[in-house]
Amino acid sequence: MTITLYELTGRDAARPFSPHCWKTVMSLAHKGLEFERSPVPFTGVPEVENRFGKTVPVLRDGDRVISDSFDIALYLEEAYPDRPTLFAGEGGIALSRFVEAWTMTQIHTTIGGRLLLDIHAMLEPQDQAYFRQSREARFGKSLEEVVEAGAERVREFAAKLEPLRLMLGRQPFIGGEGPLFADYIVFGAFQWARVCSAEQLLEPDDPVAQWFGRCLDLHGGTGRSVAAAA
Ligand SMILES: N[C@@H](CCC(=O)N[C@@H](CS)C(=O)NCC(=O)O)C(=O)O
Repeated sequence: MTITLYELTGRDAARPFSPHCWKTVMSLAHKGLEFERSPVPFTGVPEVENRFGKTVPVLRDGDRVISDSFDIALYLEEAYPDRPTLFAGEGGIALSRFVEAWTMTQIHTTIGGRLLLDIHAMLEPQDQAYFRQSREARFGKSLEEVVEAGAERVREFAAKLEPLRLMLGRQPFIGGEGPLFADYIVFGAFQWARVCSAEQLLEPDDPVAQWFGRCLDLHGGTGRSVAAAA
């Protein structure tokens, strides 16, 4: 049975950048599942699977269609229990919700705004128009103003990661000795930045940068299959 992942892309379908879609790519790779990637531009998202939802990732597995990266991970865990676990049990699911909330509020808010113009530059003209209009309405400012204001936040970014850094002093992954979905939640955010922008967020010897490097190497270098922005 074919598994299809509907994934956000810009002009270059070979450079997927969505943080949430990357969580699903890593979840599928973790489970060792073959899948086809179906590229979707911003303006195509509402049409996916007969208007299934408002966002991607969307996954079709046989008759099942699921959206939301966390729900997809839960589905994969239930549907493929004999493959490597993404959560290591109920406690892992609950703790991953914390990691998702922490990542959205502490990482996405810091780097997301900074990436807006880089993302805009990666899109086709009709998607650029949608992206500018929707994001400027969301932020109440021009893309240029949001990016400019993000410079200070990026300078303070490394300090925000101290809880992650302290934890990585004890264990190589958020999941412990090996990665779990929680790692892919945080990975998605850093991969978003890596694919969209050449701006250096962390010093190379930062334990968080080293953890990210280990994540890029996972599953045959799935994350490295897309080169960093130059
Ligand atoms: N909670 C969702 C968020 C998904 C999401 O925000 N996806 C973005 C792409 S990164 C999207 O589809 N945006 C459509 C739009 O902005 O119109 C998940 O984890 O999958």
